[in-house]
Amino acid sequence: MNLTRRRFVASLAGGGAALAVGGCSRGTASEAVTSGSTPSARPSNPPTRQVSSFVLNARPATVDLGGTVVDTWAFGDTIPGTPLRATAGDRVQVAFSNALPLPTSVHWHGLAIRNDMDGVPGVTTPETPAGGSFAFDFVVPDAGTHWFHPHHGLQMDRGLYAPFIVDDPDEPGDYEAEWILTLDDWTDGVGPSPDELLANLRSAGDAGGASGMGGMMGGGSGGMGMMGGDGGDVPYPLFLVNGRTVTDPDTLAARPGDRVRLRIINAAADTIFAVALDDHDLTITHTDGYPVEPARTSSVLIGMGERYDAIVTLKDGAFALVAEPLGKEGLARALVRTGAGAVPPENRRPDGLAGSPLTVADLFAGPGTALPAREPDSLQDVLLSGSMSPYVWTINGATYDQAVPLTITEGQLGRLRIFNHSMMSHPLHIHGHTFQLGSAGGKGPRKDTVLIPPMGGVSADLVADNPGDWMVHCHNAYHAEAGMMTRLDYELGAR
Ligand SMILES: [Cu+2]
Repeated sequence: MNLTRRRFVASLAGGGAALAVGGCSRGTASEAVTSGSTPSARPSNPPTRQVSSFVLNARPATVDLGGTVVDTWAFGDTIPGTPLRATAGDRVQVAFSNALPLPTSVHWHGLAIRNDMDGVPGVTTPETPAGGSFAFDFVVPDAGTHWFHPHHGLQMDRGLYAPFIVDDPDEPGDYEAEWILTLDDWTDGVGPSPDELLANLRSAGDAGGASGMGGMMGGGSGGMGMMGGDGGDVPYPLFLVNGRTVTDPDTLAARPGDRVRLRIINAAADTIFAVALDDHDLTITHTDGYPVEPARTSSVLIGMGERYDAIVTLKDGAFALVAEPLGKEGLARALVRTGAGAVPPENRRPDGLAGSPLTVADLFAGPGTALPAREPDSLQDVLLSGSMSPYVWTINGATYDQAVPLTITEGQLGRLRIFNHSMMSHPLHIHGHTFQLGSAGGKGPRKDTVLIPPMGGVSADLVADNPGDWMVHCHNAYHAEAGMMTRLDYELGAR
């Protein structure tokens, strides 16, 4: 980071206010602030840490999605890729190689790691060229359900995604089994490619929307008609849970009475899901890795990039665990089997999906996860807007190439006032940090990705404890490509 290119000296309030950084998170937050004088100072190799080493390869792959075989790009031979797993505080080394025909990158979504390992070409980490390799080396500070994907155009709308689970050594783990459920919307090798879809959205937008979009939207009510709900911009032919279609789903076995921890990841590019397990309630325990006050619900709404963990006590039989795409035709599911019983019909829709799903607005921060309750040192607005015609999505009125980055001074508590001035939801993701939502009377959960409903808004407080330039963007891959990205750039604090 180079101070001389800082165009935006903080005109923000405060400056140098002392901050109880140690209270903001477990792990290495205090180390990051005290560990040195360079802005990318989150440590990679403290001498006492356990090292977890992994090999990761991105490559073309032929994958069976459950009766539908596709040629796509994947991390290895499966979709999702093999989960990586470490313990909070571990030093993680990933030997990454790129066997794709194009450059790629790996972003570790939800891991608040050192800036130069964040995997955003042109901002934090060099891209990995075709045939090239990159040695990732970072400390994972925070436990939780996280994941990784390229930060490279629309590549994440292929099969390039996988879970990254970070265990909390202090958590009792009061459950008999743990299942990761990764949700996706799928077109590659079945419908148009992601790049064709974006080109179609752009040409339809340039043409004025309605005629072109009518085709795009699969006979819907015309281009603009899709806005106003959460149906996204793309109608996908398939939806997946753990890489399987509804016709041949992943089957998860346990015993009646077992308590199971679900780790649900929405890896889709353009689809919000409501998730329910037939004939069961879910108790939500975490979102984006952070504990929340346990909340019982019959279904939960999950935006792109978000994660929710839940505990469920299983009944006896065979049950559909359904992910229903909002505003789109089709569904995805896994099967939960604890005993005898017929497989539920493919189109079985759990009764739990009939009501309103739990959202982030219903949740409170769990014990020990709240940021200090005080006035922020700085206040900035984040306005989400855009249009289908032309197909352009913006933050604070600008596409990424024109963006004036947000800024913050190291050590301060910053507040973002996020407003959605459009008629569709946007999952806003901030790299390198978690923020605390001002919902629930200022006691909202800690998150790194938050779904902002149409014409809605939230405030999000974050501690500037991880210097660098960080992406702030919509996790709808098509919106991000159409401009809905900016950055949070650090000013150095007093040293
Ligand atoms: Cu968006």
